[in-house]
Amino acid sequence: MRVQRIDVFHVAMTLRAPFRTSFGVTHERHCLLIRLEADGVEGWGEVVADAAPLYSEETVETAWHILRDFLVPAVLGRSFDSPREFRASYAHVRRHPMAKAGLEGAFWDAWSRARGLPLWRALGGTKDRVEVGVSIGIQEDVPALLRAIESFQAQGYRRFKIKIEPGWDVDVVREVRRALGDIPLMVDANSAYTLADASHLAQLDRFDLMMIEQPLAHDDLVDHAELQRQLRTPICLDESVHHADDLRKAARIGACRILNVKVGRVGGLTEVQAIDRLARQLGIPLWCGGMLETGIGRLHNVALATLPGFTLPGDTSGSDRYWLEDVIDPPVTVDPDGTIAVPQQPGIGHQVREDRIQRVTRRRATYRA
Ligand code: OSB
Ligand code: MG
Repeated sequence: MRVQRIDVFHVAMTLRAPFRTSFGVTHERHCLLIRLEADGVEGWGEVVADAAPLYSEETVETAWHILRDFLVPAVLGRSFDSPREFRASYAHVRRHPMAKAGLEGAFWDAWSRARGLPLWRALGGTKDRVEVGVSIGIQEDVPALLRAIESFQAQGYRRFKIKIEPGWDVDVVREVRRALGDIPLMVDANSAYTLADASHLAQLDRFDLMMIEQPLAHDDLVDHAELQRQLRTPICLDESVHHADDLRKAARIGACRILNVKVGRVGGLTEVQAIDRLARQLGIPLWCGGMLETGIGRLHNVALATLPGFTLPGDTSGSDRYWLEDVIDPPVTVDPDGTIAVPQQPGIGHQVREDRIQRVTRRRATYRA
């Protein structure tokens, strides 16, 4: 397929409720949406970088620059027979995984549409429903957290992830267990601790958590391995795994027993396929993480969560958990049994509403071959 045109939209969408983690609060979600046209077929992708470099070093501004000056020039006007070939054309560009993943995602969507295949089938997915969990930000107080969990429970969500940080951790988890019993529960620290906190974190062991996500530094594997030796609770990595080879190393030293996979963090869906294959060999369960995506990124997440190694509920919550009005029609919905039905239409499978995208667009660039 020959890439004829690429449009990049910098959008800002207001969240229904602010989302607070150990690294900051998000009220308005900035990201880039990418429309790619090849052989007259369009595809959509999402660059999940935020306005500020708090989760990782990328921002919408760095991604805008890397796309304009390096990635778009590498693919525009050229022909590619597969996503693998597409990705190889800019493999010389180091890092910037979110910028790459957004562009590769747009190509995957166009490529699968051109073949009349749903994206998840083109990827090699094996499920027509995915199990869904929800990530709940740091709240004002424990009663507010309990209310939030109970409302998601009533909507069917199958797993509850609580964001933690020093001062909002062991006591909060104890209260949740006391009030709500044996619900499927996990915590995510977003790198808020160090190895000096090992004995404090070990107090979580008595609460039978499914896992603790990224307790230590965003770029660490070695200390996580040391911490895992001191914890019964499985460690799940997020921030510190950027490709399949990081997972190989993490597994080799025992730095994690579970992996959160985000397509933006690992640089694209082709790398997700490699991680899926390796994780199955290693016996490491995977689940699909989230970055407060618009419907476009959300549908990519639903598709990748159908790969066979994704055996745990993901952070692919329904559109209504984030937005009053999503940029896709229909929105992504969670059924009362806590699953999302995977679209059967070609590509990402829902209609992209460019009129709605335009309403939230701050700037737009069009590149033509
Ligand atoms: O660490 O998983 C994370 C959101 C933004 C940045 C990092 C993370 C998250 C979430 C939210 O946990 C997941 C979602 O609902 O999209
Ligand atoms: Mg995380």
